[in-house]
Amino acid sequence: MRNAEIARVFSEIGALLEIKGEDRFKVRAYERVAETVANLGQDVSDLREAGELQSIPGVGKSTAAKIEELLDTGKCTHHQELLSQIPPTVFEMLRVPGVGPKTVKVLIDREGIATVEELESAARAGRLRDLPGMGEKTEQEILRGIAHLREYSKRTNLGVAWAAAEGIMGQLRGDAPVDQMEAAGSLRRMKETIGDIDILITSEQPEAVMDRFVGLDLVAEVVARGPTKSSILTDAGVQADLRVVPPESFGAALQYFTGSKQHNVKLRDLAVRSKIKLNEYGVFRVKGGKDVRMGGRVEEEMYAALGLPMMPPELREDQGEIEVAREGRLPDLIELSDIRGDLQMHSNWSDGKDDIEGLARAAKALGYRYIAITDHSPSQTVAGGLVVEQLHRRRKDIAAARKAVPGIAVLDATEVDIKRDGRLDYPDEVLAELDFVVASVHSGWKMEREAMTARIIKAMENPWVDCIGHPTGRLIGQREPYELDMEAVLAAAARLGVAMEINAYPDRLDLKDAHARRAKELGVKLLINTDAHGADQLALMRFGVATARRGWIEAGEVLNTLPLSHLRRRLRRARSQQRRRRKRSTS
Ligand code: DGT
Ligand code: CA
Ligand code: CA
Ligand code: ZN
Repeated sequence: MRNAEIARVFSEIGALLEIKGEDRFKVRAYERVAETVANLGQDVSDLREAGELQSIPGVGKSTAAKIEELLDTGKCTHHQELLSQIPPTVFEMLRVPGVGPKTVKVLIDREGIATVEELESAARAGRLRDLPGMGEKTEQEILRGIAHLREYSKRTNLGVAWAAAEGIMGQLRGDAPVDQMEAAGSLRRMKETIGDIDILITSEQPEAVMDRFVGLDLVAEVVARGPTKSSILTDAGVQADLRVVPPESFGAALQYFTGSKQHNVKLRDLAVRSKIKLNEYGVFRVKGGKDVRMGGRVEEEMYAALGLPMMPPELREDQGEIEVAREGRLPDLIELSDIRGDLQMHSNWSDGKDDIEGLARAAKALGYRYIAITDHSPSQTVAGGLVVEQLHRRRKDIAAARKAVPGIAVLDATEVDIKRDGRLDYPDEVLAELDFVVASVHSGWKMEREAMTARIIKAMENPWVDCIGHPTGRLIGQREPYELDMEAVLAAAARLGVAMEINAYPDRLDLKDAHARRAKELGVKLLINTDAHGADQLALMRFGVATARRGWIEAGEVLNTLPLSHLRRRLRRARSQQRRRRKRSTS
């Protein structure tokens, strides 16, 4: 059992106790343990091995016993008992973004609301606005939250679906008689959430492949088993379809099943006008009432038949890509290999798992030339934010890592909190000493749109801020973005020369594709960073690059494709421009 799962159980215990109306301090104690465990730099199971569970802040004898029970059995009796006392529909209400245990308790006690459906109709009817701590705004928030929950509960985050697909395809490649194999659908287009995984193969022994597929370890349920198509549900809760197609149709099927549907519809309209037929079996010229095959073995042939270049899957959303391709003006999209460094990661000085040297080594192994160590600032107490004195002491570790891992630059950096008033969590003179500063919002999400916009722009006006981290704060499927006038923020970024981050962490992908594309139009420079909390997470870069590609981004628009010397020059120039601007406006 991993820390995140243990933390979830404790946070559920806290929520259940609160709904039951238990003592506030007891509730808070469980919540605190959940937070601490979620942000712990070490695996709880390692601490247990070492007999040090009670060294975790807030963990006493009885909590330690619960953790041991969880590690041994995967369950906790106390948790299960509480669950059995609360109807599951009530628990379901907690999953609505913006609805916490306190609200649920009020809903039950005052209105007898015990299901998401009842909650929805009560909000629609305006019956919540007079309840304690609520208002018309809360009703709107709840309705938005319910819509969000419905949308996302059917879909899986890209990172999870990607791992499941890798698992399936890796095993099939290893020990099933597959020839060609490719994931199609929204996964190939790298959409931020995935409805189901679509895998295509060619094989001379399709039956044997199907047997292997439905018998994989990660299969939780076989949805359908057929000679050329089977579907399974994985233990991560995502459905995967496997289709066997003939080799002469592999390219055609790949094109068809990659979608998107809208892209395919537009492509077929184009084909019809040239008397060409396009389907999942191939591309054909219609001649004297007969279909003459033009291709279908490889995907390029499908596009070439229409006089089009091969189109990157990430662009296939009918967002103008076909029109642009016809004019020969497709963007030259950024690739993973263009990335030369990663400018957001957390070491074990704050809430990361690995030390600075470990991060440097892993980054070097990826071929990077530079990294920035961006531990949190003091306000982030649960994430181990560094006070100024710790930030200074961290330098000896940075120096040691530079020495131990030659060939890669380790930038002395921070992810500084943007406070509610737009001021930063370190004084200017501390920021000025650093090589790189990313500023982010980590608290006070529930501000009005104008105030939040002003807050972020104020932070950008600080000459030492080089980049805004995860600019909308969303957690896909868990937390809505905060209210923000993105257009105003992007305009400010262009004016002030501050980079906007595409956070590659698959739960964030923030900026998202559409925002990245708008940033490009406004001339804003981007950074694609992983926000890794461990060396293994540096590999998440691919999801950030994919998001950039979906936003039509080219390498030249992303600062961490630059060689180190150019990057440094660029950061320096932006800082001094801003200092001059500030001087002008104060004089
Ligand atoms: P998802 O699974 O909801 O994340 O999205 P997709 O895009 O993977 O959609 P899915 O799995 O329903 O189908 C895979 C692809 O197959 C889709 O992107 C395009 C193609 N496709 C499916 N149904 C149709 C259809 O009715 N017409 C056309 N033109 N293409 C279709
Ligand atoms: Ca799909
Ligand atoms: Ca499908
Ligand atoms: Zn952050």
